[in-house]
Amino acid sequence: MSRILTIGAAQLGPIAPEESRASAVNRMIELLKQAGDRGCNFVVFPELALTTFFPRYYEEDISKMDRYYEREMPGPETRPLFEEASKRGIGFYLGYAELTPDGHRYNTAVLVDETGKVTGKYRKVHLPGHSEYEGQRPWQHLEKRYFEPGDLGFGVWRQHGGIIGMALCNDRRWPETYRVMSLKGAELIVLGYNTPDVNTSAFEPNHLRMFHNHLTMQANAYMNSCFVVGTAKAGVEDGCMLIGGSCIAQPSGEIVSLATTVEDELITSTIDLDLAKMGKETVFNYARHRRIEHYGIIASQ
Ligand code: CDT
Repeated sequence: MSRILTIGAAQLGPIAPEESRASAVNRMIELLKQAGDRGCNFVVFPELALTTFFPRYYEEDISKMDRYYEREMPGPETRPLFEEASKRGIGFYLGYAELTPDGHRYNTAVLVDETGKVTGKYRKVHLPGHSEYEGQRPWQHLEKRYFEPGDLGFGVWRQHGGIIGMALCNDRRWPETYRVMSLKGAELIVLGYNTPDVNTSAFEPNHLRMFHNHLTMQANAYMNSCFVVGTAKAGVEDGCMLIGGSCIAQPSGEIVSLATTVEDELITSTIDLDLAKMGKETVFNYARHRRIEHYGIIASQ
């Protein structure tokens, strides 16, 4: 199987709270069509790609937020996306809010192959924000209220001729995220994000939001010798500005494709997964160079 892939990051502009699933799915189908025309084999959609970023709203009774969650994937409203992708032979990553049959809530992403089959699932491990209403914030970030920490760990999957891992948004700031997957051989790590351009927990100059967005993905692409694709939901969503900056970073740490808008926008790059081999066999040859006898504290506290 070819190790040369054309990858797309399908950035979405804002999704209004009242926007229907059908409308969001139609926007994604439009991006998939562009991806097909540009020869993409695999497309990465954002975190919570089907709805507005609802953790910005407080609701006492969590079940009142059920409309933002998916009970099945694909379900009736998302199936057209799966059908369009398989018609075009495109695999994808999709982030959504998951409500399980026994009532658990996760911030989830699925990996889908080129036939439309779900091949992998990831549930967000590093949930940012808080669980109770905080009046001093201009908007809330209640991921700890609406989701449980993921219980599936950081898996990797053999697909599209390579080894693919998944993460979600805040996970990209944690080196452990990438290192666990790269220890399992990950060559391509894909993630979606919703990142407000203001840090509401402490003062931070706004420009740092984009700097840290790229810094974390580029540095970890290099230090784990893998490609990283990060896809934003961007623009002003119900008064909250979300940064864009969707990008594809190669194992050198360089960005090879970068979004220029905060709207629906497809960026693409044709990548050779063999590029990930060089670092894995030399500077970051784990078997030869890691010194695990000194790393115990990382996993013990
Ligand atoms: N969705 C998500 O994880 N967003 C966070 C915002 C951090 S501020 C609470 C992020 O890391 O981008």
